[in-house]
Amino acid sequence: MALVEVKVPDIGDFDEVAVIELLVKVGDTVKAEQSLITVESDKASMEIPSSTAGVVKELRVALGDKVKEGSVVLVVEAAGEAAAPAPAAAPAAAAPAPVAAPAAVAAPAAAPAASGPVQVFVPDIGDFKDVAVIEVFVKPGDTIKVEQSLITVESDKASMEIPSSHAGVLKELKVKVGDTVNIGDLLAILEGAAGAAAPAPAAAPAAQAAAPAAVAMAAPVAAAVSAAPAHNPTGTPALGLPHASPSVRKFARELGVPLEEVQGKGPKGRITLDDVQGFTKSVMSGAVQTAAQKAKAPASTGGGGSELGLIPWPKVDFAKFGPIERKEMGRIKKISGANLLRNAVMIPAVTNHDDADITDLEAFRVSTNKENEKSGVKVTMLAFLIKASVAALKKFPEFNSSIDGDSLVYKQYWHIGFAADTPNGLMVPVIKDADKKGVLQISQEMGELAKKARDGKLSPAEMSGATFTISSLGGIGGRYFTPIINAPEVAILGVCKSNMEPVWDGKTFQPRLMLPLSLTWDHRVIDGAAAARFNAYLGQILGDFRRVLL
Ligand code: CAO
Repeated sequence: MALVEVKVPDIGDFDEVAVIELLVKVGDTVKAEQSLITVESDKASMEIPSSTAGVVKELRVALGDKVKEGSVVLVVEAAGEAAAPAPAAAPAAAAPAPVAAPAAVAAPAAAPAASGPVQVFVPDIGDFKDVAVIEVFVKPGDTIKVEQSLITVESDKASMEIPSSHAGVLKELKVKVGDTVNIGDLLAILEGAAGAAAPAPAAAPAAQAAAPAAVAMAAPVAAAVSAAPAHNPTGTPALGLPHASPSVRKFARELGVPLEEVQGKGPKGRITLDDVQGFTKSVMSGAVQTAAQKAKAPASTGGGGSELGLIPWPKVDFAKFGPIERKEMGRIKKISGANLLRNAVMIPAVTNHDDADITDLEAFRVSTNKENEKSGVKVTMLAFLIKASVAALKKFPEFNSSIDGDSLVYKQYWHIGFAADTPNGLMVPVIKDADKKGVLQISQEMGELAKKARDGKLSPAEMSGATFTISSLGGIGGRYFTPIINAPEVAILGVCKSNMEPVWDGKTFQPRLMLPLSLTWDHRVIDGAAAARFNAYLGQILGDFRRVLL
């Protein structure tokens, strides 16, 4: 059995292309024409086939290596005599420079150089027949430059961009995604065209040079490369084409996997076969949702709610009933909306309402602020609430915990988030280590964080790590409400506007300033009795703040 070196065949103009995928390993049995590696330039990717059948004895290339025509890819122990006469083994001889004519691209029908309608044809794409159009980059009305990529075509071995032979305004595009094309097919009609990319030599069909099977692949790639040196001069980033080899793309298409949503873990973020399989598994297990699935889910008000077995969201033509204005929701609203929805749907939440007597505390706050007038720091009710909450969280530690699988994580730190209303939507800055700070310092930090929130300048760090959240509408009004827990926290305190109320002291009604408290809690972690005790304790502290010291 002979050992045969399998070399990179004639790959046209490509010089030093990177190996981005190894499709076989030592010990594998390969067939003649089986793809061995994938190489890639910035214009095209292609798979290099084996010139012979046999068992792989040695791999001579590694990921990231640069190869060119004649580079040895691997050594195969040939299966039989018949397989050996590898057309690609003699790359130089095989293909009389299919790419030599650099303008292989230009339209087979000579294009007029003067302005006026000009037809753009599919250039010489070598041995490839009936290649599928997988992407269209342009639309009627676009101004096209010479050699700007118009479409991408793909066979099962290579993908390539087809450039325009002329400049002008695209009047008509004759192909669409899914069509199959061949050399000479009419691709587009341009108007006001300004001369061909390259003069006539193009007409000389470089394809004739196309060679035996192993080399065939080279020709189209060569065509693409020589044809489109400027690639996509409009600068459209990678034209939205996910970074994957043609075979991976084909595999993804067969499975219906949206490649643009797959995170590539290959070199330079390239999407590999494993990535597509991993993505498919994650979707099937429910760990990941595709964008299409998300669009159907009730994450936005327009969603369908199909996963929950809900009837679809009502679709109403509001304009039928009166004038309307449609405005896209802001980014923060969309993000917080999705979070709120998840938290509302996934947490079995219950809200307890209670009142705290803050008559003395408010008097103390007002007098403190009078004394501190010159310091510029205003002590706020919310700062007292933060401090009082920390005391209650310490007494009832499950309120400061989080669910993690089958465990409860009890946090030994007390970071308190507070909801801040901003022009862009609701934000929750966090007072870190509130247990170690005094009410004055908390007031000051809150003021700074609330300002940053309103100015849209909060950093992610300033919004993370909360163990409990307070949402205060006290400055605005209202009586009670049911705040939504900020997962993975397990409780949230809602506070409304205090009111002077008659409170029975056993003998008479006394005017007392009562603060409405609404505590929402996760019933998986907390039960109703604990919640009632938490609220009662909070009320006691707010009623007599000296208890914080106990
Ligand atoms: N009862 C009565 N009055 C109250 C009060 C209460 N519980 N809490 C605050 N006030 C009064 C204050 O005394 C102050 O009045 P003066 O201007 O007369 O002194 C005024 O309301 C403003 O209060 P403040 O300066 O102390 O601010 P705050 O601490 O109440 O609020 C902040 C700060 C950032 C929380 C607030 O600006 C905010 O954004 N609140 C909205 C939060 C929200 O949207 N929550 C809902 C989330 S769920 O959708």
